[in-house]
Amino acid sequence: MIGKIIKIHSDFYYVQISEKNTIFECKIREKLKKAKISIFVGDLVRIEKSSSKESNQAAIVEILPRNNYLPRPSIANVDQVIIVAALSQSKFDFEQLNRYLCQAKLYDIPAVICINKSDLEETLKFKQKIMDIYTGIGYKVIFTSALTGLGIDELKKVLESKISVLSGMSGVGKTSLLNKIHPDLKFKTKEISVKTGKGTHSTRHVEIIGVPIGKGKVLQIADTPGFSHLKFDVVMPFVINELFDEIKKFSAGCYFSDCLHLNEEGCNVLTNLSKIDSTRYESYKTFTQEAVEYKEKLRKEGHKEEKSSKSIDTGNNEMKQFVKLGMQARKKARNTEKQKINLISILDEVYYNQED
Ligand SMILES: Nc1nc2c(ncn2[C@@H]2O[C@H](COP(=O)(O)OP(=O)(O)OP(=O)(O)O)[C@@H](O)[C@H]2O)c(=O)[nH]1
Ligand SMILES: [Mg+2]
Ligand SMILES: [Zn+2]
Repeated sequence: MIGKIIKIHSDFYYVQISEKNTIFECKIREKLKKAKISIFVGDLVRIEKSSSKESNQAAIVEILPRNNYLPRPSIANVDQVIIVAALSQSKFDFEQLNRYLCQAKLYDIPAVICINKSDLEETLKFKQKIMDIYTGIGYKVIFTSALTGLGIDELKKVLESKISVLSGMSGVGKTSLLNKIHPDLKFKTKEISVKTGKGTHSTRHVEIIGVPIGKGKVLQIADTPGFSHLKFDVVMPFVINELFDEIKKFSAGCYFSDCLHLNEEGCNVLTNLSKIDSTRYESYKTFTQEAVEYKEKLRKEGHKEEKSSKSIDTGNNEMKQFVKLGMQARKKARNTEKQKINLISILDEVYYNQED
């Protein structure tokens, strides 16, 4: 049987077989485990039922090729990511939003921006500013409120007949939006603790939910836990240019082909800086800096790795492997588009496995 992983809890994988609408609780076959393939919610898998007829237990024996995936939040085979941010003029986090946008671009997944908590008092001018920046670079922007229902119909339209994932910082209202989309859903949202004044409950796992939206239609959407440590420390600096269309547009005119558009002479991006939104360029600089630091780290550790390549028992084999693969990937990456993609995926795969 072929099914889709809709939830992962420690060692258990919950696989939905769509025709039967049944969910099997699965473990992974030992053989697959040994192959050390990362498995995501959203992955299509082949399962084999255990011998007892009644049981809803099965084993995952094969992972089918995936169309795409996002490492953070980790999910596979989605049509789009809905990046949720909370409207707050005083502390609207442009950088975080840009991180999520770039991440989606890096993995080639279409993104829609959802500015939630739009019931909070904000000036129209500020909303317009957000609208201008992001529609100006080709994104759809929706203003919503899980409290008043503002924009929920528009959001539903965007979600219709697609597999989407809600992504964004903790507390922006992802789960609240989901509960609002379909009133029968009553997922736990972040409650504010009286004692600490901080949020207590929030989403802990990635989970795909089928939401009926009338006329027999069901949309699939994944709720995810918010996190804030999305850093561009797994890509080479030149890749960041690829993630900002409005910067890339000018980069062909730079004097140096490896220009990072920071302070180089003859930089066409700097010449045209007045045409680029300043919050976007600030984010570009920050992400490039992170990538430069990463490159430097690889270089240093790669050097160490060469020196210690003969010693077997370093006590840090995983890191060695990481660096080795990183160096191989770097060698592979020259200048063509395809090679760039290679570089990203190899580095990321290694990085991802490191973390989990
Ligand atoms: N004013 C206002 N508050 C909202 C809105 N949406 C959510 N909230 C509140 O914001 C808090 C966080 O909401 P959640 O839905 O738990 O946020 P989340 O993005 O799912 O958070 P994580 O699961 O931790 O990633 C809750 O106290 C909600 O009541 C909104 O549109 N307006
Ligand atoms: Mg949540
Ligand atoms: Zn430049």
